Amino acid sequence: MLTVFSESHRLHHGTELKDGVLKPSFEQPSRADTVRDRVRHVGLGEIIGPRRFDRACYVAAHSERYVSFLENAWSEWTATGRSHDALPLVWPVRDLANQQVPEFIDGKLGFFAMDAGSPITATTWDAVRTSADIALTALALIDEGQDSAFALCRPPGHHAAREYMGGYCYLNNAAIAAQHAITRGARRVAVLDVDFHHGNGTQNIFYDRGDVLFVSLHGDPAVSYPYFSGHASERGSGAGEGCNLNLPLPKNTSWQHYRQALELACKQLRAFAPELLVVSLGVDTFKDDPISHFLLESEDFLGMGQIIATVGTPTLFVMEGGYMVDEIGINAVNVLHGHANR
Ligand code: Q9C
Ligand code: ZN
Repeated sequence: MLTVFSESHRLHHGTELKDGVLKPSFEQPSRADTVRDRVRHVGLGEIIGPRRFDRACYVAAHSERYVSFLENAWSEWTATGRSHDALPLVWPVRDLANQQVPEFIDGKLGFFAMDAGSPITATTWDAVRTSADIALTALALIDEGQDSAFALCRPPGHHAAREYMGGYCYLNNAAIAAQHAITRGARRVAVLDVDFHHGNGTQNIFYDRGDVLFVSLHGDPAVSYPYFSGHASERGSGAGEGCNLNLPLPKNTSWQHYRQALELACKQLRAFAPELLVVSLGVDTFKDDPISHFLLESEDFLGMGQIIATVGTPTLFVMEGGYMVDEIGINAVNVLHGHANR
């Protein structure tokens, strides 16, 4: 399996407010480097750099004004004399949800964000657009005849919705690739999200679409981030009714129960008969992940790859979360190995 990777991910490293203290984000550069090292160590296949894609590819999954916000946020922030990470501190909740975009950057940050988990620095945009280009390049490899490919994206993408960032995500790499496949003529594309956290951004982008099936296994939103989406009752709307499947799982879910939910997910994916499967591959379901609470062991990720292979379509793996850096490479590459050795 080919891997697409770029050193440009290092251009992004930000801060995070954790338990009331500002610290380096859990979403740190060593994550992607550790996965790249593991891909090399086991000889998964060649590692290649991304091609450049047009901005229109991002705007096909996001709004024009949101992409412009991401491109310009840093210069607008520094123009007002600030030099540390740009972070939102006010949000348009319920009764304050006026749809008018504020002019001042502090207002824009809240308007285009779901939380304070996606800091913007001077070089964040370069890393963000390259991450999306990595997913689009891996998709191109599948178009060109590969039966699977690994987009080693960083920063991750699945919390980024059509018009907001959050949860370490800016552009939704998996959704941009899925949409590009549709734009290029695919009739049905499925996205399977195995990150510990609900892929609220991907759900948001495709919620009313009948041509994209979104299936997500994640921590129950009653007790897990992002708290406000991921319930089983969210099934899609309009033409997309029935094309959104959430499988929330309780705290301390182990492989024995996780695999049953994954088998059910794959059964639904096969019934949809997609031309392409995009996997949002987060490995924060690992037992030692510092911000999650499932109990998967490293060898379980091999089984995960084998079960995903039963969908039987060309498969694009897109890296999402996973914060136990010591094991992130082993766990992510185990999924790819399990898939390849089906
Ligand atoms: N105690 C991804 O895995 N912080 N994002 C949650 C919970 C945000 C995770 C804090 C977690 C975002 C791509
Ligand atoms: Zn996650």
